[in-house]
Amino acid sequence: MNIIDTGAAAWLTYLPMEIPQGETTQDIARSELRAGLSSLGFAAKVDVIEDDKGEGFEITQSQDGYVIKGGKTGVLYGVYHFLSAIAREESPLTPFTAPHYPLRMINHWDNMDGSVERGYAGRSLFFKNHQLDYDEQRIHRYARMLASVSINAICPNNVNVHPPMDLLITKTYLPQLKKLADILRLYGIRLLLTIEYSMPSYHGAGTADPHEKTVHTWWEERAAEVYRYIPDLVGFLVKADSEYRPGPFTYGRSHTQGANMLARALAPYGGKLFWRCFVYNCKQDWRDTETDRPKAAFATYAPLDGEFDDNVVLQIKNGPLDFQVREPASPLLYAMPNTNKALELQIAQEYTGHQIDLFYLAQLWRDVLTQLPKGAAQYIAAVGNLGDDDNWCGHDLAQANLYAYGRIAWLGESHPEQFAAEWARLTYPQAAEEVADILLASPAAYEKYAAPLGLGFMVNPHIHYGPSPEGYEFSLWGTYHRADQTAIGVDRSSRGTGFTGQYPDQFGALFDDPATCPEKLLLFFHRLRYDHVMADGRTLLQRIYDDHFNGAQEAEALKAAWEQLKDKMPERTFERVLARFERQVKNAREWRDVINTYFYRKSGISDARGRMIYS
Ligand code: GCV
Repeated sequence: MNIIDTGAAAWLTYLPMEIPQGETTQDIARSELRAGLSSLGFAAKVDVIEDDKGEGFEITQSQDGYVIKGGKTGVLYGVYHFLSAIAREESPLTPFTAPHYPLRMINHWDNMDGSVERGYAGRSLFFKNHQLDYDEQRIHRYARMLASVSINAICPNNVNVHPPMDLLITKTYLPQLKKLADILRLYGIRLLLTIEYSMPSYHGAGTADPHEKTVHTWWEERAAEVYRYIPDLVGFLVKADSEYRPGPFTYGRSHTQGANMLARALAPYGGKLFWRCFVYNCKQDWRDTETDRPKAAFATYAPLDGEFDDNVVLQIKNGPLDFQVREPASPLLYAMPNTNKALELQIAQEYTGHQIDLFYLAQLWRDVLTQLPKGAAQYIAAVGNLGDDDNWCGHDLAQANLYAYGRIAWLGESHPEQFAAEWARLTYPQAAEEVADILLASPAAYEKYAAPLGLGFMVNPHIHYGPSPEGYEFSLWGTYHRADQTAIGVDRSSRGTGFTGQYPDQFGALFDDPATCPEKLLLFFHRLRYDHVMADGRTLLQRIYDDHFNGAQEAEALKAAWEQLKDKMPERTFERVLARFERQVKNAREWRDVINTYFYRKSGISDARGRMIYS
């Protein structure tokens, strides 16, 4: 196989495709070091010393070379750090470093028929024909790739649990899952599993009501069996009372009752319960202007602070809506000081271009993390962007998002320029600066042509790719922009739905006033007339028109920048990525013309610069 040309090596160009050998994480670390040094042609002596520092490591100089010193998994991370630095021609020396988040997770939304919900990179890496059925070599390479950026837990199965996925926690599948866990463990990666909340009701207990002792016993027995096979399982991940999934509300019980019951079944084994907070009314009547979906999670959970057991972790999406291109940080992430929280990000590009359009996510994540206090979440998870495509992510450049996520999970901060430079130096050393520039320019282009000023959901319903200004306007999902002939947006200020009141005072006050609200979020928080004058003197509508014309041009510029790299890229890589940029340019034009025409037809106001809008 021509490694570089398929994208299969990802950023691990300093390692051969052959998988490492060994029975323990330390064996793998030594095997990777040997293989990496030889493939880099690096002659200095490198010693590996194990200590009791867990995942932390340091790299120092010795008389005749280097010493990588770290705990059980720390030495593996140290080896990858060392090889990556040498490959980038930087100093590998580092003072002691340890991860910011103790659990750094990928959530796959894979189904057992092999499909991937919101997957844009082929089929599942784990499941086929309702079986756990994977290519072992590929799982080693997947695990090595994740470990190289310190990811230490994965959930292979979808939060929407479709049969027979519920049976993963039974003897039917546990022996196969154990084998998967055994491979991943070599790389310091632990498993987490999603469960079907109502399973006791049809699998022996007759009900799933968390009030019933029989249901407690049922879960205790399940947990005992699962931990017999996988003693280091992180725990369960649950989507309950969300988008038609059953949950405690189904039985008239509270989320503390439901979550604590499951957490207590896991507690004897040190397990944790990750409880997703994506709870809102998905059957809203669009005529109802009182209900405001972004308020839902805070309203449901904030009053429950302090009532969850210690091993319950509330998993909260970064924004209050749903992974839109531009959202404020979820107000729930500022609240609940007495509750454990995990921040949930989405690497899969559901609303950000389906890994057809390029969208480097590190800036979006930086904007989230810099809004939040450092300790806002104790754990981090992200919906994965991986599938069985040769290049893992569909778009070769989308690998940069997985890389950046791992770096963020280690550091607790996002440094988009640094991560783009590192990734590009490793992956395309012959054109690193140009590729990093392309990545860094990509989110602004997409945001301009797809999502004006914090408005979301103007996408084609269900698939979430391409423009449809009223695709969600008269639906049940609670995601309305309410455009008419003079104005657009939902007033979420204290004069409207009161959503801004869910934030700590200093943020709430800032968001509440259109004059101080960050411009990029203006239409997330406010309803404004098209002739509202923006800070730079343009009207709101002119700004929308301009952004769409500019965004489409910027998409063309991304493609042109890539075309400049023809002689610097392996041929198939170049062609594969070029084909994506061609689709992106087409999509961007479609967005530009559909959205601009929509507003022109609504408002009757022409573009001040007389550019083409279809009447
Ligand atoms: C897994 C959005 C997505 C769904 C996803 C859901 C969730 O609504 O469109 O595909 O379901 O979020 O996060 O649970």
